Amino acid sequence: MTVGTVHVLDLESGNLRSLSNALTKLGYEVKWIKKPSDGLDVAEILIFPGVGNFGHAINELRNRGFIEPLRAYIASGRRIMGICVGLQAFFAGSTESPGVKGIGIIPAELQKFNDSTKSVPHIGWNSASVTKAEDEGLYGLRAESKYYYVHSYRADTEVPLREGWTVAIGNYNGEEFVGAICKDNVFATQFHPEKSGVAGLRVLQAFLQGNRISKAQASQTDILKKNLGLTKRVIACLDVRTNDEGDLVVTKGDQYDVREKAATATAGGKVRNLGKPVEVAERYYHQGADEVTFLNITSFRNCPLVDTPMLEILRKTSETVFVPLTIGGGIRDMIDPDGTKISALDVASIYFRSGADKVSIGSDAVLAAEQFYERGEVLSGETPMEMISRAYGAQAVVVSVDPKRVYVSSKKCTKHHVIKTSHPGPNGEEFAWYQCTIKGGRELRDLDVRQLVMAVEKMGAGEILLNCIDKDGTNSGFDLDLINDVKSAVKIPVIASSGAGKPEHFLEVFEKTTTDAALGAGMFHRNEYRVADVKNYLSEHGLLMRNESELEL
Ligand code: 1PR
Repeated sequence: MTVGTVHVLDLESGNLRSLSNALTKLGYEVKWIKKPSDGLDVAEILIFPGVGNFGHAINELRNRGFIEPLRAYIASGRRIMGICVGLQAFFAGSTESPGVKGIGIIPAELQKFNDSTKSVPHIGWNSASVTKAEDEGLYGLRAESKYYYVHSYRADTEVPLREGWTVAIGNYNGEEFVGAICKDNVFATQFHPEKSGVAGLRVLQAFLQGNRISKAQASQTDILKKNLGLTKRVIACLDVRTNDEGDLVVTKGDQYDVREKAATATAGGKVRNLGKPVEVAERYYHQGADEVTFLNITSFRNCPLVDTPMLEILRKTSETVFVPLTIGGGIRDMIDPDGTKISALDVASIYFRSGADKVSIGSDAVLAAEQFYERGEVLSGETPMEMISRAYGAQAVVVSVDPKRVYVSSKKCTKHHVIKTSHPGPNGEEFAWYQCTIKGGRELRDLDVRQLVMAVEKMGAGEILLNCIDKDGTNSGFDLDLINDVKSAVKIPVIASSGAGKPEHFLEVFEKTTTDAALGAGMFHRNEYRVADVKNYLSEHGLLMRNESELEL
């Protein structure tokens, strides 16, 4: 039974399924508005979600004739909530899209985060804390909660405060920004409540029910800038493929070999079966995973897109898992067996519509980077990274890197970028370069990781998922040399992956590198540790984490 109706603007941008799933979970019927005549006049509660580029969103609003009707809706006093770019659209403009005018109810311009000392986009879990004890009007926010943000442009608090808005702030390495904002019938969050676990559902529910924070509640919430700041993220990764019985399973390799060790040389081991993907993802969500990543590891085999089983996994997972979902494997231009051409952008769009927040590109990124260097470091404008990031924003594009170490006796032995390694080679070599591979490590390419990450950052990738085949499944800890080297080469966030075997490895990678997130697979799948064990251990050692207790209603 539904408890009410909520209208949602559908500008066909990004993952609207998760928002719709969150609203359905809270008991509301969702009615979509693609153009003003779709019911804007009768809407009583309106949500304006958005991801990606400011100019793109505003132009969509303008082209669909929404600007004046939205101003009229706001003036009528009916409740409206903006999310992410939906918040930004209430401002006058953004340096992201010079010359593009926003709805303009807040006379200020958004600015890009300073990336000289930190990764940009700002991706991850941060606060939204009221600024004064007497602040009232915001909905459902708690000082101790963390919310999921993903954006490169920030709104400063000064103008909104001067104009009488109530503001909740976040702080990213010393730069303050508007986390949420409220005045009269207008409420907006820079974070994604539909991706912020129970803390986010609470905010949505309070808005839908009209339960504003009272002065008394605000003064009790110990705002007081406690725990402000971005947390390190702990991500659970599920490698997915069909096993020999034809079932789709979570599997896990040792250095990318996912078959059980065979009893005899000819017996041929079976694909390791570590559970059903949706159930495993739900388990990690309840354990406090900050994100869940699915990798379709047999994507190099051609299969009609509509049959791609990953789509069903995403649809199901996004009904119950309210943290960001990344999907990788097979994001490339495809030709369906019936001859239909499907661009990588179309493939990504289908995944976003099925509940993905980000797509992860592996093999195709390597091939695109090779061509970038062949052209003399000139962008083509047509790679999947460029096209997807133009349409959905850089934050939606992850590049997954699958490198192998190549040992050399000195830096002069190769044209590739060499680093001193703390894992000496079989002949005591102290130097190595990291060679890119495609097709899950099956094919080596003449490109090093540094070349790859620098190229894809230029192409608009928003994040690097940094695996290491030598470390994968070894439970021996992350490859710190590689992670530090990649962090020094790019501004975009990096997810350290491969080798996690115990909570201490996560502490080590966060203390000895500046990685933004760390990912584990085998240690969670084998039930040796829960995600919560890792996060509790990190909290006990003084790292800022999203608090697991928020998962309890
Ligand atoms: O090339 O764009 O179609 O994408 C294919 C994707 O599938 C890539 O992201 C690639 O990393 C992944 N992939 C392909 N083959 C395998 C395999 O294992 N045989 N898995 C594979 C990659 C690596 C990690 C793993 C960590 C952590 N899996 O994601 O989860 O290494 O493991 P650990 O904590 O247990 O050490 P495309």
